[in-house]
Amino acid sequence: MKMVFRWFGEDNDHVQLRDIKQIPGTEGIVWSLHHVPAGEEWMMEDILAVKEQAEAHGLHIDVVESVNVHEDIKLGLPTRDKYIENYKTTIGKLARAGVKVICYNFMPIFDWLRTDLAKELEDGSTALFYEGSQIENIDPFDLVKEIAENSDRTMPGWEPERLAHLTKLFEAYKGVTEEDLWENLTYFLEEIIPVAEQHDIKMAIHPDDPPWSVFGLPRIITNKENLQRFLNVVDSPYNGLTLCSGSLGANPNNDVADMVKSFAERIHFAHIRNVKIYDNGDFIETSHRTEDGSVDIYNIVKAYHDIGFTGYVRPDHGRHIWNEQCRPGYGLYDRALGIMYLWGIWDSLVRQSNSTEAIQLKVMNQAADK
Ligand SMILES: [Mn+2]
Repeated sequence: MKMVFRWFGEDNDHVQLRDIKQIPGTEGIVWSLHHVPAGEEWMMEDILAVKEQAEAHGLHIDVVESVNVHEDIKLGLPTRDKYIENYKTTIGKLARAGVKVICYNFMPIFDWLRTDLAKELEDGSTALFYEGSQIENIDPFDLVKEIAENSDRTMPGWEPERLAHLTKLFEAYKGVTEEDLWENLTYFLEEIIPVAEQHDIKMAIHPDDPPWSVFGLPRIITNKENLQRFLNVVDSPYNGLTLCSGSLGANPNNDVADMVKSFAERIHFAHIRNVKIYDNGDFIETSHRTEDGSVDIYNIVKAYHDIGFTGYVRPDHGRHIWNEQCRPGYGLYDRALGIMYLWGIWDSLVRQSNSTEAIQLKVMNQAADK
């Protein structure tokens, strides 16, 4: 696995590139042009500026997260075509800059949803928390206001230009069913994937977070069956997945290790993190350690090891620990700890399989000698 780390850009992240370089085994950043609104074409000079900054610290820019999909594309409006054209142009430019994977998502309005950005865990650290009853009873406008007031920076997926039109967006999504969303996603994929193929850049959709409908909005990238349906829409290696163990793992019926084995060569990017699910379905993001949450991280890493995964991996989110002042979920410390946990599992699996192979080889040689 190739370890990478999300970075929000110079003057937009308290984490410095040299900090990332100091995390063992971390070779690249996962980045985006956060100032470019969804649907707009990315400028080559902006792309190359990030490349230069990263490479100056010995880090690569192979993975972009995200190139956001304009709402008109998800809604299937006639205006979608111009945004799809911009998307294609951006794919070409990113390929020319050396990018290998583009992560994106197809969630209406909200990329991800939590009710508390700093819920205290038993050890005094804080983490992102989802309380179902709050979502059911809260006006989405109040939630957006609350989230905006509790964050000093723009959060990915909660860009102001998107949320400013919230009323209009909810209006536009009225009557849009899951099947409509599938149809609009199909239209998008049929346009985009041939361009990705042509430029040898892998598209990797991120599952919905949480993996169920919120505020009555349709959501479709939620479980194994739907991931399989997604891959069948355009059956090309360039139409692949960002398999996120935290998003999918919020539903206890999702077996992420099984998905790793089933979708192996179509997984281009792995997000690995743990969540603790409570009896009522609420969940909180915990440390990566298997024992600390409800998702069997060991088994997931083992599944990646067993399929011979050579794709990109990032620790998805982390808790806020050691008084770090950071973007919600994106502190340096806990994500770095997560990386070391993942490497610990990985290295011991590699060591084990090497010694098993060595023993098998020895037995074979002995048999041949006889
Ligand atoms: Mn994720």
